[in-house]
Amino acid sequence: MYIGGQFEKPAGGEYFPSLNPADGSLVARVAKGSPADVDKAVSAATKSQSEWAAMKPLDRGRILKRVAEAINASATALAQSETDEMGMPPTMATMSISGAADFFEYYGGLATSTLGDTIPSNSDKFCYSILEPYGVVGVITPWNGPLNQAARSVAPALAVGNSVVLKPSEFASLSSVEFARLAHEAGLPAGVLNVVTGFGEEVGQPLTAHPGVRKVAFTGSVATGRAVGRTAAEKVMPVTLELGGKSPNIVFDDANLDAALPMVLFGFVANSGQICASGTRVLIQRSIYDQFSTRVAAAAEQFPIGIDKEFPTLGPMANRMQYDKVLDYLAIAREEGATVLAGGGSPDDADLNVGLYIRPTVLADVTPDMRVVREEIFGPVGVLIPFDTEQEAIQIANDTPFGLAAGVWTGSLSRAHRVASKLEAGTVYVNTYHDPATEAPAGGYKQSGIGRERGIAALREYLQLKTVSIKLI
Ligand code: TXE
Repeated sequence: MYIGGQFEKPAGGEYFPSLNPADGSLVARVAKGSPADVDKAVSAATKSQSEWAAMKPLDRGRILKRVAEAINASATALAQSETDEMGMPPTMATMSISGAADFFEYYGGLATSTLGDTIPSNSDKFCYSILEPYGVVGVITPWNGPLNQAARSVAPALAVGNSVVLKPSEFASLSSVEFARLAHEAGLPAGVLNVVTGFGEEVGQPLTAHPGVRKVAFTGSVATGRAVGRTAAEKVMPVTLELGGKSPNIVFDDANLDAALPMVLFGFVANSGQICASGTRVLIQRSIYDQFSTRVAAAAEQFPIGIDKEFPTLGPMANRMQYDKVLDYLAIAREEGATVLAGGGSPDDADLNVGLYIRPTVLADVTPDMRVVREEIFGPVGVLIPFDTEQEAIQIANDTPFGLAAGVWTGSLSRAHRVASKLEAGTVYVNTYHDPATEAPAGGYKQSGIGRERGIAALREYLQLKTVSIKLI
């Protein structure tokens, strides 16, 4: 763990194994945090926060930019630790780490931008607002893009003067701990960023409930997001929740299908489908359904599997729990009567069988009530759904409790705008997919979450508004 500017052993003296999903080997023994470790980290964060907040924003920003440089300088090693712990192929892991650095560069530049307003009021009054940090922010992250997801919340929180206690997923801890060390060496004062490793019940829950923590940013499952939200409600504490999805990717018959094909496939197989915004429901206009679904299935069968290949390629599922979950869903799909057009299980290749690999899978002949159509699988599995009209596509797309992202493939500008305006999703991609920008806010409609990450919008998530009203006596 990394607390108060140094490595710390866990208070309970216990460690747990982190296993490589590509071959089952032991990657590391990770410190098993406890509420005592959370206390220590919150106390270090509290001690450092007021001085950090009092620093000239320009200087705070400069430090964050140095953190960005430090991440980039160690990108290969950080990426390797993520490949080892959660199976993201190296090329993609390196891109993900470089994205983490981008968050620090971007929010470093925005550190001076937290402007308040002057507010017209009575003539004998001067009224203005200022934006202030909350204090100590808890950041709880999952395992599917470990450092990128951490940086997305940590960078804006720090930029505006909060200090942070970060709790990475128990399935991918290493890059976060190493990142805290790098950040400290790059000039981040001791205690401003602390990392407590361990499990949800023993670290995540006590961190959320801790009276010294004034805001939590959580990325993960809907069920755990609800639990975090309930604890936050008891404290009347704001939360940012970035939860699951079952995003639609709609292909109209006027689309450039050659451009659509690789991105539609990538939409649900990238990172082995372990991306909250995966485009797992592929809606295809009936006039091109037979032709396009055949092409999607063929491309899925040919998609390269293994972590040692050039991008894009499919790595193993990140952990045994996720692997078993996806296989369960594939059994459910068959029981429910779906047709498997491609994939449908683990590869036969003996080299890959030691790892937690699942072939890119395409399901057809599904109905709206099937579990594989409604629930987040979080694996390389796409369901194909035909539609006739634009109106029907929008109705099917919105028929989900989620609303994280959506894709629209069309040659018509008017249709693109029309459909984008009707989709219930925090992000709509047109003629592209999985194309997030550091500057563009992202987050969920409906059960996909509360609040926004990325962009200037995310800065506001880590600030509270104070009005000052001065009587001119
Ligand atoms: O997630 P959890 P898990 C989905 C995906 C996946 C499922 C389960 O469908 O199959 O969630 O994955 C911490 N209080 N997503 O179990 O439990 C936990 O230790 C506070 C979608 O890994 O949500 C980890 O650090 N924290 C998702 C983090 O929460 C708690 C990405 C996420 O774990 C806690 C990952 C508690 N009570 C999974 N219990 C996405 N939106 O990208 C656990 N945690």
